[in-house]
Amino acid sequence: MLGILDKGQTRAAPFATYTMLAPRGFSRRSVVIFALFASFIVGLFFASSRMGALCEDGSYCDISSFRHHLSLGGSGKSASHGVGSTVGSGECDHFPDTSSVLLVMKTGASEAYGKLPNQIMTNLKCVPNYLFFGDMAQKVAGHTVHDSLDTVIPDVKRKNKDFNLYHRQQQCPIDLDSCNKNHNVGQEAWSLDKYKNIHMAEKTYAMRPNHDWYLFVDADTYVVWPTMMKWLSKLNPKQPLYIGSVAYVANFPFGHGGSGYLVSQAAMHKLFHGKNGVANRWDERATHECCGDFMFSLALHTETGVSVQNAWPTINGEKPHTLPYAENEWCQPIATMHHAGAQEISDIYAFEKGRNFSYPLRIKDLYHEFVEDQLVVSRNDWNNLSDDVFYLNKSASAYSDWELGRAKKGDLTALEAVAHRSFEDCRKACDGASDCLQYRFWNGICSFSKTIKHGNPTKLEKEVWWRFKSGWNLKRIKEWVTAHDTCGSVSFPFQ
Ligand SMILES: *[C@@H]1O[C@H](CO)[C@@H](O)[C@H](O)[C@H]1NC(C)=O
Ligand SMILES: *[C@@H]1O[C@H](CO)[C@@H](O)[C@H](O)[C@H]1NC(C)=O
Ligand SMILES: CC(=O)N[C@H]1CO[C@H](CO)[C@@H](O)[C@@H]1O
Repeated sequence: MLGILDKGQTRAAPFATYTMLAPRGFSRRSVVIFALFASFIVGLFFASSRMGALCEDGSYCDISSFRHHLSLGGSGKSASHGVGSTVGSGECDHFPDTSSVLLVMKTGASEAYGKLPNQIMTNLKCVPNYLFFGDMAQKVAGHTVHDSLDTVIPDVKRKNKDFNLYHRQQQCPIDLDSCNKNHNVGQEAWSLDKYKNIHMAEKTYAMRPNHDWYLFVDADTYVVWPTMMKWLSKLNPKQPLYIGSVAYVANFPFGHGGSGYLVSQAAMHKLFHGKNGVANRWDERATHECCGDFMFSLALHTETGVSVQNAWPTINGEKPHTLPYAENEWCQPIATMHHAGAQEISDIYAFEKGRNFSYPLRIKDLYHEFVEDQLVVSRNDWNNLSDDVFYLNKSASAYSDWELGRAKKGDLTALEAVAHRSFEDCRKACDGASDCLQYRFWNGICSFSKTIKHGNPTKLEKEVWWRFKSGWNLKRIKEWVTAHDTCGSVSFPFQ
């Protein structure tokens, strides 16, 4: 019976059955059966709404999770997928079974109301298992956000200005936006953020110890579930695995938090099982370090010997308009994106839904959907992120070491030698270099890109010298795309 609700994200589903039954002619027997059925449904809803009081977090407070909880005894393993999809075609019918994964989303109280409702209505709509962690206990649109920092050692919190925001939020008698208005909240939220990750993982394991995979992401991360689930089906959660897009702090590797990182059951077990206060061992150290994702890697490696494995570009820190579309990425499957605003998350989700959440989503699919039709000959006040080779005149301005380091050394062609003079000169030089797909002119620097990138609008500067202008060699880009558009079979990192 419960199976009728299937992934049951829409409470309307059973009523669809109800209205389908109603218009038919009934025998007395079927009227009795109908009445029994209807009262069962009403009873079920009543029970599920009463369950609300018992919910320990938002994701258990709906009927599908209630069902899930009942049928699985809270083990976190679901056998529900594909059962009883007899009720019409719902949005989640084509969605993959994600029940082996627990999504753990990190946010902060100052952004939670802005970001979480959009995630809940789109990317998380068909996902049964997720937890939200922030820097304050909150209810956002009825969903629980756990305070990841309530267990940080009191001494570390006291007289530590990293916790200014934390204390102010707790004392705020009205809405947080008003309390934070006269402070540099962005900076404060960043300073506080590094204390969260290990506590979050520890609390997650205490609450939900039985998932095969734990996927840690930020509130502006988009998870491509069809790709993610297909990939995970090829990996073994009984091995201690920690997988992400690798970044470094002082040569120490970690999975970049915004791109998202995966931790297997075995790795979580090794880190937390039968132990107390693991996170607290790192609270003091966090005061001297930059970032929580790095701290997690350090703790995991120190406690268990497990190191991060690099799954870039499948685990990715970019999004459609900032991704470089290049040889080594074009055909790759993509499982996460980062820095996705509410509109971008909504748009990518609509795209996925439109293709019935089909697998695989490759990086090139994002190009065709979002970027291809937007490329034009040139855009004013636009940075297309072209930064493979620079052409500049050293004596014309004060350039940074990074810029000077990218400047082409050695023999320049006649066109390259004058590329720094104007946008028009830059365009001619790019047209003359067979591997230049696009270019940017700014600050007396002409820069080429050998990959396709769309980029962002820039500030409208008063002085022409400081204004960005970007151009694309559309013909060459089209040729490149045609030459690369046929992909072989999908290959996942370490499958
Ligand atoms: C998605 O599935 C529906 C039915 O389940 C089908 O009618 C539609 O053509 C499919 N769309 C795509 C793009 O595959
Ligand atoms: C480089 O800049 C200097 C100083 O503005 C100028 O005198 C010189 O002509 C420039 N060289 C080229 C090749 O544009
Ligand atoms: C707006 C923006 O992203 N600007 C950056 C463009 O790229 C140059 C160098 O490649 C940076 O210095 C700008 O900050």
